[in-house]
Amino acid sequence: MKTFTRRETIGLLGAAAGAFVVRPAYAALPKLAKKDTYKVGFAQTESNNPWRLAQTKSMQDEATKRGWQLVYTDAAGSAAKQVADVRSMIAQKVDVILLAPREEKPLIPAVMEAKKAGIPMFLIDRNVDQTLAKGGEDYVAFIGSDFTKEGMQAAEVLTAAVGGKAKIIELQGSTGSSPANDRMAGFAAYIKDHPGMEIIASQSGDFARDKGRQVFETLYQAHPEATALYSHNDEMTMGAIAAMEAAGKVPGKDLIIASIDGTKDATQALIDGKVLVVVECNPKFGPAAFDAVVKYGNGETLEPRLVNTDRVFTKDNAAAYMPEAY
Ligand code: GYE
Repeated sequence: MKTFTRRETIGLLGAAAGAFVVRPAYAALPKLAKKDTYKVGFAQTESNNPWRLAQTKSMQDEATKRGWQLVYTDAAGSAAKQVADVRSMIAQKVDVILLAPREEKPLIPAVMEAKKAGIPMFLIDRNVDQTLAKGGEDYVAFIGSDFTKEGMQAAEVLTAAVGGKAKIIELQGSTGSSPANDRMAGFAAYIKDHPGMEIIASQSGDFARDKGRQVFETLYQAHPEATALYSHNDEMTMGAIAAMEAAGKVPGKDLIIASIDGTKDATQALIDGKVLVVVECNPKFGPAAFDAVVKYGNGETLEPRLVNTDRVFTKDNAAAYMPEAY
């Protein structure tokens, strides 16, 4: 029989206790009564790209499937409107709120007001500033991707393909949003150890196709020596590809492209050799979000971060993925 050292024994007891002890802040979160169907508020950020539309559809499909009522709002790209949208959901006394916070800081009041009103909230796909509000304390949990890892994976594939040498233009997502912050940080952390990988210009294209096109055009005119593009989402990538082609350049040859999401257009661009890599960010949140609500209503203790697993798409697996693309 194995005998345990004192340190091991303390560790084992701690782990066993940890499995059963519910943290006090978690216990103080608004409760959700166990019901057969719920009235769920879903506060979307905007509807200007295929990722958003796929996410909304996934939520609506899941609500229909379960016979739940979905109260849907679209903030149309305005964090201020999104705060107002959450307030109206609180006034309508929804059972639970699913919020995709457009930016990290401006949505903090919405999180705190839901908590104060006794309505449990889940953050889906984007996060808020973790120094101002926390999962398992101010909201129940965050459900979404590991954006830092996405940025690192994009950097890893790009670095290998260009032999560790590139002059990179970066198109950032919406300023102040968690995916933009973390995708920037993850990419930077990876290339830090590869001195030949140099970001020569970096600016926000607001996660939008036409903005991405305009910003890329301006940056590329100022930096014609660029050899690569790192774009925080596929819509901006498609905009940048249009700008490259308008300038007589060949995407995939003159500029090597790394992108994130997994839209149909970007998947086709992988197949066509225009894009090197698309790191997946899955928008189909309905099943995971609604399952989490059910578990919370059943009194289960949820982890503060429920992280989706994302795949990496290249020319090799793009065609196989295409039927799932949106
Ligand atoms: O990559 C982008 C969308 O928040 C993870 O937002 C999401 C990002 C996604 O507009 O296309």
